[in-house]
Amino acid sequence: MSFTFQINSDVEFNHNKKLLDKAEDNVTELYHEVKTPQQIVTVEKNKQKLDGIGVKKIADINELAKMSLGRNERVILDFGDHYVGRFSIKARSIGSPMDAPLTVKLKFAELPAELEQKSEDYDGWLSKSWMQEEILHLDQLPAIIKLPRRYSFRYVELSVIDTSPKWKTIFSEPTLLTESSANNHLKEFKVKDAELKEIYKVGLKTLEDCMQDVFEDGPKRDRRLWIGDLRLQALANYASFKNTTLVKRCLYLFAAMTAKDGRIPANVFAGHSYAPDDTFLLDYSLFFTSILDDYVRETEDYNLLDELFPIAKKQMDYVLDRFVNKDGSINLNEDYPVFIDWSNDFSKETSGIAVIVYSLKQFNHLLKLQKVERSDQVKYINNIEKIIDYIKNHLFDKERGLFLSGTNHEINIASQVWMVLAGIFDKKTNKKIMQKMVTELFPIKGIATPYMYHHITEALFQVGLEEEAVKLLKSYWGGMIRLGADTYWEAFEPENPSYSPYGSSMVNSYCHAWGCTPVYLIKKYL
Ligand code: RAM
Repeated sequence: MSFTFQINSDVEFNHNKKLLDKAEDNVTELYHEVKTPQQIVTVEKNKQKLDGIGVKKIADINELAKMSLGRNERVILDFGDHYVGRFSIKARSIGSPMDAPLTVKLKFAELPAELEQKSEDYDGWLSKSWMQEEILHLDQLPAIIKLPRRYSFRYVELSVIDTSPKWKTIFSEPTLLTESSANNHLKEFKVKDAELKEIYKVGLKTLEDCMQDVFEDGPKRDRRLWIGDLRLQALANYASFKNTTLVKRCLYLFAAMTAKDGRIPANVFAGHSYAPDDTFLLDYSLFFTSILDDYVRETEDYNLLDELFPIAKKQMDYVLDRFVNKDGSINLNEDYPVFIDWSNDFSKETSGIAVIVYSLKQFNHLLKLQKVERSDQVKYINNIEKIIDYIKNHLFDKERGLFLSGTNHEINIASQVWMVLAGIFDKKTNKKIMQKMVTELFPIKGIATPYMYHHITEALFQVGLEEEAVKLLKSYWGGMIRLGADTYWEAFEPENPSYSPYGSSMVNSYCHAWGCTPVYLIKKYL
């Protein structure tokens, strides 16, 4: 079961005006700060960093205004940390009068590795337009170059394509106006361990830079609201910035734009107009319920629950009525795939079934809060009982003490983790399962995202295997830091660090929301 591009242009969607207006009412303020670059750098080979590329300082930033640049000369500005915002810089000419335009290319990079990539070589399956670069022609200097797009970066490369033999250009006053809806995170941090402190800090920065007008998945790409990312961002946000209004806005957006048959799309666009994407992932759709339940637990906002419960119910009914058989078995299918992780190297059936139980449990919690008649709860309680019975009797290998997945009875990490998170067995048995997983299936291989690594780490913490969980925090998220991360990445497969789900890492996002969860994990479990 895998997730590829979906084109479902025949699906009809609701555009519930009342709920969209509520989303508008909950727009949160964007905060800005002015930042200037710290130094001028050049790229250099560095085996320790991603793709073997690092940077080294070549000049103080105040040298910039003294550098005259002509054809094929370039300069790289280093802002010292990752930021999201709008960039501007002054350019003037020096020498004879300007007898030709200035042509300059600006390239924005989250990591040094991107500075060495050439967009003309891109052959991935996602749009090339995500690459953060612009070519400008300036007919008259002096001028202020002010780019209309918002960028996500630490480095800016200015490459002069040409001036003329008679004159050169000088750049000065590079400025970045940051943008984020994150403000005032909780300052207290109890954990003493310096490595964990750093891992937390980078997580917080990741979250901050992804908090925009909605919780974006990545400010470089896709710059939109995905449910899978939102669920984890919301949890990390409760542990830090506590911007519950932003979560509420995002819940309204999904609720307002469901398919007519009740399915909640995997992501929505929220630029100058609101639109649902015609992509559906079963686990993501169900996580709407999960996010709503987490939100209500955090805020006790029962009004929002009253408003959005029918949306969650319609989605849950869609899944229960179509996929669950009388004996509690569940037939997943490719038309409504589960995501779980970008890797397609393992069977996702059992983990997908576990997500159904996981969200059904949260749904039942909301049902109780709704004080729904007992007779209306029966359907959901019965479903949970029969699904769990089926799982225990058919998907759990009692001798091996591990869950099986798919027709080949594959034993993989994702199944164990999601079944533990779904609470199929009691804590003691869950702990045994996790211990077996660590002994038999570690070191982890073939898992490509911080998203799945998050769930592994959380499952370990939940059963009390703190030492193993911390080890993973340090090796996985710490591993990204050692490779040069200022913010966590969308995809990271430690045994293959340059992995991309898109056929080219040029469009990978290196500040990606679902990487931010050390903020939540460290706050909750340590
Ligand atoms: C990526 C997105 C997002 C994720 C989906 C499934 O394309 O960036 O983070 O939720 O995959």
